Amino acid sequence: METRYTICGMCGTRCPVAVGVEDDEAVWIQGNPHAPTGSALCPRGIAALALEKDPERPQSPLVRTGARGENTWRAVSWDEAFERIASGLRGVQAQYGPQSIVLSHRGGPFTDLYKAFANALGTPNIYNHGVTCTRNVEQACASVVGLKRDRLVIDYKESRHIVLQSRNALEALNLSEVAGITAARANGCKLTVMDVRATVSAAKADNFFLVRPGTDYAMNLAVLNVLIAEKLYDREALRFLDGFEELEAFVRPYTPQWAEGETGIEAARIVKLARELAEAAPRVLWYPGWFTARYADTFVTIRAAYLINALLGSIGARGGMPISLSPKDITRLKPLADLYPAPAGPMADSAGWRQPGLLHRAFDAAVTGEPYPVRAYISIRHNILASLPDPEALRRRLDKLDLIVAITTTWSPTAAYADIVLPLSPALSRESILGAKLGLKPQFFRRQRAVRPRFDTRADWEILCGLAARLGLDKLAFTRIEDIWNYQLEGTGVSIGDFDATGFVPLASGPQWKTLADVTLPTPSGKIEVRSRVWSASGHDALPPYVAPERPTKPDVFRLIPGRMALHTQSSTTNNPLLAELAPTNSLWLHADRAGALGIVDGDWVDVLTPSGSVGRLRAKVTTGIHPEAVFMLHGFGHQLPQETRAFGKGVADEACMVGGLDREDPLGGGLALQEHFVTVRKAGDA
Ligand SMILES: Nc1nc2c(c(=O)[nH]1)N[C@H]1C(S)=C(S)[C@@H](COP(=O)(O)OP(=O)(O)OC[C@H]3O[C@@H](n4cnc5c(=O)[nH]c(N)nc54)[C@H](O)[C@@H]3O)O[C@H]1N2
Ligand SMILES: Nc1nc2c(c(=O)[nH]1)N[C@H]1C(S)=C(S)[C@@H](COP(=O)(O)OP(=O)(O)OC[C@H]3O[C@@H](n4cnc5c(=O)[nH]c(N)nc54)[C@H](O)[C@@H]3O)O[C@H]1N2
Ligand code: SF4
Ligand SMILES: [Mo]
Repeated sequence: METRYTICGMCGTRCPVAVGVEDDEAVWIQGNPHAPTGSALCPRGIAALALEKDPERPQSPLVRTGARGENTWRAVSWDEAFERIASGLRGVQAQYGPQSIVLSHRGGPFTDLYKAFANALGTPNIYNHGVTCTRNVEQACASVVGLKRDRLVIDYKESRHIVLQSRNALEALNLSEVAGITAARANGCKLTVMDVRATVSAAKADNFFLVRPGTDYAMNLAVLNVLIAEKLYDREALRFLDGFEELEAFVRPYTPQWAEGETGIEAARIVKLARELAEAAPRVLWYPGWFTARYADTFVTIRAAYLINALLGSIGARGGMPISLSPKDITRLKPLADLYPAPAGPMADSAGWRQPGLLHRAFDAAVTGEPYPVRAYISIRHNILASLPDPEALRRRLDKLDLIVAITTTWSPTAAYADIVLPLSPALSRESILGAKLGLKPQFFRRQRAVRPRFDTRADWEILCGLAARLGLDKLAFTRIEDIWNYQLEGTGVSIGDFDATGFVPLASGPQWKTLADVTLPTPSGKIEVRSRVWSASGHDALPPYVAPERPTKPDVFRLIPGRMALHTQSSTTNNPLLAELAPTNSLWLHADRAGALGIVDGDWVDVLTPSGSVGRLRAKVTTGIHPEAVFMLHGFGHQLPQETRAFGKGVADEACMVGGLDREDPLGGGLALQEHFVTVRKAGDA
């Protein structure tokens, strides 16, 4: 038996794994023992073996035979699929220009190839899923410290007090984060969790704050208030801060007593937390947020979280957020994107003063023709009809397109709405381009093919390079992954063989990081900015007054909160043979008092309604572990495709409850505000 080191693809974390292989088939899988996370793996990682064998995924290229969305298909050869796509793209390019083609992907470390493909096509319109995931935290980080979010390393392991706000790190997993938190806890690190429901992370916490949904900005302003009023801040840190006096004046009215009325958390607990954090400073970590497409004020909430870290001196400190080396300081992979020039001209999202990247707005251009028409869409590992809100409204926008192509591993509503489906090999049976990681120990890493693809599926490099060849884009028409890897490694001093022993190549011998004293921050002031000068220059106040969130006013109306569990990834594993058995459906968490008033008991069927009507039926989970204003459901359920027999008809899709959601953004950060939606809950059978 041979052991092959590769990279898990079951979620965006991409943990290093080791696969035991016999006759080109996987016999076992575990974490890569050479990596810091060791041989541990999460349940989804193990279920990668079941995904490889699962026949309920697209097994060959498919062309639709009925109307769009009718879900009837004809299997075709790769040749025919490529020819159809190439001629479709050429037609759109000729009539509307190359910029009328939009691509989107799931993000991550292997996307240089996708950018290369977009450049080769001549379109600036390539988007990741950020608008429904990390966009607000990225923008907040840029506005406070001027750096990309991943330059501030989350150093759980060395921390003495971790605050998880809107972050369920022990269920919404990243294995290395769990390892870091566990190690820190073993060393006496405190854990504070702020959530609207009692999660596994909350169960492990020293302090659990069950906050009113959407009031975290109030909490953060009150913590800033205490840190300043009681002079608990790190005086040294002030020299790196632009606008301390302004912050002091701004947070003065936001006392803990005031915040108690907003958040529901007693003032004394807020004061105690601020004091405890100051005691542990600078080795404290107020987690800024990951899934941050939540509220209309999430961007400013996260800014306040960064400012708390700044006052505590944790930005640039071990056990807080040490600053990683910049890509310029280390050996870089040669960008594939440079094979073709990046197209000039604006993206189709009409982002105005904001950073472009608002994918949902690019689909508006399909309807309005502004700033120019959008006519073709290629989804690369991106299930937009589940991950953008309000699928009905999105379908109406997609109907304006001449061509939709879905490159996907699993069935999804996006694939079912495509004209052509290109089946992607799951991660264990595909290679990826080489990846690079920053962090404290920068490295290059390699996903190699561990097992043979079971069906007529291909790797994304094979698909995009094959299409490039068909379109005459010869510089990108690679036919061997080794040629791509060699191209990327040119000038780095690293060779492909260097990956054989462990699957990765370290770029530094020990931990490497910088403090604030070692860097000049690329903000206009060169400092941490209380009130972002960039945002101010465009006429926007990045430190606005607190506005209380809307509250549900009727007995059967609740704010809808989506989220994750350890056994599934978003919408993509719901039909996995192993995971569907363990977690076949979602349920609706609601507070016991409010359920009682509606005559609902635990396990009852309930209907979830929006102003447009019923979205579906699921079982109630009646609990005191959720804020009374909220209901919670796991994202990723409510699948409607009969070919997914295990997931079909089970549970409710939260995105379908978000009517009008394509037009609700955080105005300053640009992330979609997915948690600004209310639903009506009725006991099933009621009128
Ligand atoms: N309503 C609502 N919307 C949300 C969210 C929510 O909670 N509620 N969450 C948001 C967040 S945080 C995110 S990140 C996005 C996620 O939304 P997406 O970025 O669309 O991610 P997935 O739903 O995981 O779908 C990704 C696609 O990747 C493909 N894939 C490729 N390779 C592999 C592989 O090796 N294994 C597996 N299993 N799949 C593979 C799958 O076929 C799948 O179609 O959704 C966001 N949108
Ligand atoms: N197992 C698993 N792990 C994953 C993923 C997965 O799909 N499955 N997805 C990965 C991805 S793409 C992402 S973005 C991350 C997301 O990681 P997280 O952001 O941690 O995940 P969520 O479950 O969306 O949200 C965390 C918590 O925020 C709480 N919350 C909601 N509203 C509020 C509020 O107003 N205030 C406060 N204080 N809390 C609130 C929710 O109840 C939830 O428990 O997880 C990653 N890890
Ligand atoms: S957290 Fe789990 S699913 Fe995600 S990459 Fe790691 S092992 Fe795979
Ligand atoms: Mo995400």
